[in-house]
Amino acid sequence: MSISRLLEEIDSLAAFSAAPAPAVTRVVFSEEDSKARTWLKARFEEAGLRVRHDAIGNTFARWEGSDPSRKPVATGSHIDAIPNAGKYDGVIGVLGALDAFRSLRESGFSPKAPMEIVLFTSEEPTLFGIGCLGSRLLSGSLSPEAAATLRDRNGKSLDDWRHEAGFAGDLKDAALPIGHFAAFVELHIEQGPLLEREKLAIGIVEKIAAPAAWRVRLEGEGGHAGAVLMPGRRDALLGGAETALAVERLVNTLGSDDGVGTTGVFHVKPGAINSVPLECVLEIDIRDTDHAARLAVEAALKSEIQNIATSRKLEVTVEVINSDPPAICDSGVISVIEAASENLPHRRMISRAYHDSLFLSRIAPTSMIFIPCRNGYSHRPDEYSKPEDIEKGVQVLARTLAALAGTT
Ligand code: HGY
Ligand code: MN
Ligand code: MN
Repeated sequence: MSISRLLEEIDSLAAFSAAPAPAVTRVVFSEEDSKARTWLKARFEEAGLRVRHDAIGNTFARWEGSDPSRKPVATGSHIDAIPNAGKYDGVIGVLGALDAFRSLRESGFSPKAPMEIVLFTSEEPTLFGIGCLGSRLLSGSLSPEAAATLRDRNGKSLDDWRHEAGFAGDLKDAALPIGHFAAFVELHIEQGPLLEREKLAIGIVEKIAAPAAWRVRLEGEGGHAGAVLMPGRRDALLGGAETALAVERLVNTLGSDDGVGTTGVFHVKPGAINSVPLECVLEIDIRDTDHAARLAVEAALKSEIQNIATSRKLEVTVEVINSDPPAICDSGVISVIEAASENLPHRRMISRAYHDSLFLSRIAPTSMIFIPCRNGYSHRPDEYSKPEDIEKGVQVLARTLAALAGTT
């Protein structure tokens, strides 16, 4: 494999961004995303892969095997990036897979089972508020009917966005049956500090934390900041502030040690210094590897929000965008990755971030290969993985895929 070619490709892909380097902003179906997809398709075809996409833009780059009766071994990840992100999240799993395919082919390997790189659409929740949109549809975890109701912040529909991006067809055709893939393995940066801290080269994921995403809207009365006296106020922002603090408190008291809660979006209307907030909208991200613990947090939060709204005389709507179980990775695939990592310091671990693997695990034996990232930073422009760590991750992926696909 040629790590310099891969590093150049990571930089080329990073240039398709709505933000200046070193930040990367590449929201799904944006102009940057479309240009990046076109560039990537050309790289796949250059490598001799047959490329197709489904109705939501999940893209499949296929290396035919000598035994077409065998189910494809799949790998891949995403290339959409949240605003002001880094250039490795997701990209390592797509370009690293391409490099693994190329190095296998250059070594004379010929697979028995077909092998596919999958680029999943909209792993990030940026546009529609829900993460892993493409892999949810592909795995049957989100119905086409529910997907068709998705709207962005301005009310534009998923269908309008995907049609404009060139992805037509019926969303119901995106679903693949259980057993369609022989296995799925995703290479990804850890997005945490553990591997670097323990000086390990490879993490092998045995469990992926379960995410829940809520949108809470609180509405009060608003009014002139000077004229509306304190006793009569119905201040929506203060209800939102109490809600955000309740998220922190409930996760700390009811969540497991892996439980996390974040109010990452907090919009206030009208948003003027001399106007009592009329409305606030919060988007809340709650995760835990312990599903029961996260459900307990959600149940407690629901009643707390109701109490806050009642005591402050606010109108409230709670929308549960998604509330998913954790993924248990496949012991067989984990063993194959461990064998492929035998010459490198490695360990089994959990993934605190969610990934498309969270949903692929519902239809295929799945696990993930993590590589270290500096200080565990991710979703920020200084996200960074060392070339030698990327190279080791790609080598382990190549060995894993070859073992799973079998040699002709
Ligand atoms: O939020 C996540 O865990 C992923 O990076 N989208
Ligand atoms: Mn991400
Ligand atoms: Mn990711």
